[in-house]
Amino acid sequence: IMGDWGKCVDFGISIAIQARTVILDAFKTTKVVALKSSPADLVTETDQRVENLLISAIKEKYPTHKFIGEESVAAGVRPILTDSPTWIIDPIDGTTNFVHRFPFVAVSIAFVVNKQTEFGLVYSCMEDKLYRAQRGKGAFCNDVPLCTSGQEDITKALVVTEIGSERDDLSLRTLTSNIYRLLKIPVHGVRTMGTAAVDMCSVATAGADAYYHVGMHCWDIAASALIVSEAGGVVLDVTGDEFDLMSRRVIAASSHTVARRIAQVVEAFPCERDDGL
Ligand code: LIP
Repeated sequence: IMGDWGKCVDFGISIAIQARTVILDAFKTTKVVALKSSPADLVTETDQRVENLLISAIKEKYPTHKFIGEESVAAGVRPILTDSPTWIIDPIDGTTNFVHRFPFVAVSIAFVVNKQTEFGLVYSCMEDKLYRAQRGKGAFCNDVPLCTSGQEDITKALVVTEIGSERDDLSLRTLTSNIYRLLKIPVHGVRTMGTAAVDMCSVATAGADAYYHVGMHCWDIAASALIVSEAGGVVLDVTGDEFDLMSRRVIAASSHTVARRIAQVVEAFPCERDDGL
């Protein structure tokens, strides 16, 4: 029996709206920036403030629910996904954009039960686009139903990816040679918006035909993976195997054909799983 998490969805939307207000207020100010895993992995006080706001609001409403939040993990909390209802939160996806005022930043909230995502919300703040999907109930952007392009031909595909914050040689070589091989197929183009969550939603809207990424974390894509599949897309591991939320590798595409073609050319550099397993 499918749990009815409709009330949680409504609550999630209400706190995503509050989070956006905080992000909009801070967007134009000068930020104090700290570093995390690399000189290009940034965090600001607003990331932490928004995550605290979201988690404390959810805790008050649903005291038994669990959390995996980007900044809590950065502060040392271990991200283990159990069967308990769990909120997976990225308070600001696109922190580098936020710091530079490049206008793509999103709040990403996913709700997972028995390791299955029940709903996902991505609020692209500057565009004022609220993407949402509930398992089995379709995907929407500001209440308009979403459908992927259905594109089957990789040579006609617009592909989105992320450059990420890795700056070591192996990661950079793999990352650039992946882009090289895709362009050589040739695809129509490669784009990057600076937020994995919004990138993936662009596949759901048919604005792009595919997205792939190695190195992002579960909080970047948990919500948007459901949004893509509910919009009729395909979500896989970059190996071509089944998607694994904690593996830090993803392909989201308009069709199996395009997803598998991308899996053939994209190589993964090693990165530790989010759950450390
Ligand atoms: C970032 C992503 C960005 C990606 C980075 C990082 P943050 O998340 O959304 O698209 O390239 O690997 O994960 O730190 O801004 O939430």
